[in-house]
Amino acid sequence: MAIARPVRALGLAAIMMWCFFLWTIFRPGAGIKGPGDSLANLERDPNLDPTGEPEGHLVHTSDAYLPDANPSARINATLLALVRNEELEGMLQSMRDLERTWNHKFNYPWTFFNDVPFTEEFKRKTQAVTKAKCNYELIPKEHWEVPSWINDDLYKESVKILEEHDIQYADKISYHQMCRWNSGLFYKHPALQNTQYYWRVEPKVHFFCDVDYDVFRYMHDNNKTYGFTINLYDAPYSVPSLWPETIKFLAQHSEYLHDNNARDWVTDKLRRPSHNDQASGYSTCHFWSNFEIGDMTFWRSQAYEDYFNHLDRAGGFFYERWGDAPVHSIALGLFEDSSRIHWFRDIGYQHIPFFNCPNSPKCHGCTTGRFTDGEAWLNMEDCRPNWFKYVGMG
Ligand SMILES: Nc1nc2c(ncn2[C@@H]2O[C@H](COP(=O)(O)OP(=O)(O)O)[C@@H](O)[C@H]2O)c(=O)[nH]1
Ligand SMILES: [Mg+2]
Repeated sequence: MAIARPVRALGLAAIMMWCFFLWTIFRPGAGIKGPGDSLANLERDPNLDPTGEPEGHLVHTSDAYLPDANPSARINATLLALVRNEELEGMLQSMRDLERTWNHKFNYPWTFFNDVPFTEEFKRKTQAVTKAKCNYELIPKEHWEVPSWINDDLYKESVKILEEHDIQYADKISYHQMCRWNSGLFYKHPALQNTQYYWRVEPKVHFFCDVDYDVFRYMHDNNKTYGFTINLYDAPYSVPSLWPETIKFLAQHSEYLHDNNARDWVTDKLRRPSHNDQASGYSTCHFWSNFEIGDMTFWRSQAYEDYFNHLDRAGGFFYERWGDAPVHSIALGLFEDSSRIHWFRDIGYQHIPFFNCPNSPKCHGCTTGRFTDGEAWLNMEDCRPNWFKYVGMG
């Protein structure tokens, strides 16, 4: 018996609606509502999810943040940059970005460090792009010089091996000095004696998103030690003995291991086994430290002091090219409560060639780093999937 055409059309529409209903329930990524929910698929970039301000106690701007407010709502914190006079233009560009997106609302001071005195031009032009106070500090010689126990011949021989492995800046001694200073000395500068929190800024970086809360207060009020934006794999041959030295240190100081550590992230072998092999057991995952928002109490702790001294004596800042990023990251991953490490997913940031690009109407011009939905992350260097897997998105 033939079915009337209108009845057939109705039946077809009902079937299509039923299929659509099933698809909305079972499609990949269904139920994802916001930060954290994308853990269902670690290979899906959570920056695709709409991003707002973090959960927790937030303090927004007010008159108490005006440059000369007294008393002021600012806490003991500074924006911090190690920079050369020749990098003035790049520094101004980074400052303009951060002032526009954040600091003009909060007016935290800037502190600039250099191994030679800053020029008058550097001081005048940097102070001109902010209403906040700028401080210009010379690094003491004993913090910058190559330590007495580093053998020059051995250093030169080691550079050859590093160069065979294409390790960038291997022969640039100042790069090694910079990594050592950023690892274990910056927070010992007398100018920071009374400062607890810092936000590290490099020349030529970009900030894309309006951030409307006091990030230092966020760190303080939510009990955070360290904040990052980008999390990457490192060049394994820049750190071949960093993990073996760390193991030696741990054998003497197991008491420093935190119960809620991120050791699995530090030692993961599943996602990139070759890196783990070449770095002798270290995943090479690290927080990219050209962006750091941190509480210096951690660096000033006995655990970190002992760890840094152990590494410094081992010589790898010169005989290899240990960066401050892997050194800071391993220490945080082992000695700190991992719930005190925060991914600032809402701070749009770029240091060439990598981005942190949140999906937010508060961000402008930050699209290059974002990948299309469903696509595996193009960026093989990205280590966030491991961080999310072992620690989460807090
Ligand atoms: N004053 C000073 N700053 C340095 C020196 N070497 C590096 N820096 C700073 O240290 C940071 C990292 O150096 P950079 O060349 O950007 O290294 P990259 O980001 O690893 O390519 C930047 O803020 C530089 O301005 C140095 O010899 N003297
Ligand atoms: Mg740089």
